Amino acid sequence: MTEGRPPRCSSMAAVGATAILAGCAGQQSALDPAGREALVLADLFWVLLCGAIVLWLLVNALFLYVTRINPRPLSRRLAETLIIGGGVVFPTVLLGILLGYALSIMPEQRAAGTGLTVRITGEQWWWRIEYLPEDGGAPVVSANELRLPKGQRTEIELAAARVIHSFWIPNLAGKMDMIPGRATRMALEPTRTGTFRGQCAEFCGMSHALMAFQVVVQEPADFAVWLAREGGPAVRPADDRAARGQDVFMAEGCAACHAIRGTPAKGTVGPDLTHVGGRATLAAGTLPNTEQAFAEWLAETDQIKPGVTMPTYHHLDPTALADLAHYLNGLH
Ligand code: HEC
Ligand SMILES: [Cu+2]
Repeated sequence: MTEGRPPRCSSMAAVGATAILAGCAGQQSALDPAGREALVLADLFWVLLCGAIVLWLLVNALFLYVTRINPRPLSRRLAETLIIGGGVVFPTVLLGILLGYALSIMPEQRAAGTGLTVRITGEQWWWRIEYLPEDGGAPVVSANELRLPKGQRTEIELAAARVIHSFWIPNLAGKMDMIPGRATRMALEPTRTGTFRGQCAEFCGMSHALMAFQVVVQEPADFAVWLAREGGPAVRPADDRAARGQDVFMAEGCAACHAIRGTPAKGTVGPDLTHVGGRATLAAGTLPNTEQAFAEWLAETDQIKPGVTMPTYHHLDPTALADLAHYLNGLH
């Protein structure tokens, strides 16, 4: 029985280690790599960590030796050898080797994509995503959820509308800044299917922390099917409530900022809503994609995302709001 007694050191250490290791796994972890770049970066991390631990042990062992085990003064010759060997030669050689290793993995990080190109623009505070087909056809416009084919190297063109953002999917690759007026790029090569999380990694204003996105890696065939559908028009309202919801959408001026392909809504200020119901999250990873959450978003926009450029529609009557939420949630 251990009840009532303080936890033992070893069990606390075990709990601590489990918590730390559990923190390494998951949807937003650079130490749970699912992409070519992330694999190389995770290796780099472990090599540096192991090196640091070995050095730390070595320095402490030396310290213990000269303070406890053999506290007599060293001979001048030994002291000089230690200072020159341990203080100059050893760090120079070791840092030289580490620099060589780190430089050797850089060309791979910069290699261009080979198939599809995706243009991603950092907006206030959401992600504009355009898939540019290889044959030069019209881009497939989407937002706030990136889909990628597994095993293919997708070129990612990065831009920013007004301020600097940083594009980061820890499980897939390192981060890259998105800078207004200047094109930056990277390539993503996922090695397994799954769902991951990206996050803006450069402070970009009040709701910076609420600027995330979902990344779905699919088998190439599934991805092709999804992309063809994403490029198509919105589904027609499935029932009377959805049809009324669409009327509210058109009457309230939402179309000035939002596009829903296949309807007169052609706005480009905000995210494309053609298939908004098919995304996993709402408002750049801020809410789950449910009818209830659509209604909350419309009624409390600036409370959910302070500083947002979309007006709040709390004046809508509850029925109109519910119909509108129902319509949007049905846009798969
Ligand atoms: C002045 C332009 C503007 C108007 C008008 C506007 N919106 Fe928005 N909307 C935005 C912007 C900008 C965002 C992105 C906000 C963010 O995530 O930071 C957004 C986000 C959204 C989202 C989340 C999209 C996603 O990808 O998750 C929905 C849904 C939405 N708006 C619906 C509406 C509806 C319905 C109306 C009309 C009742 C409306 N909006 C009116 C600009 C506008
Ligand atoms: Cu940002």
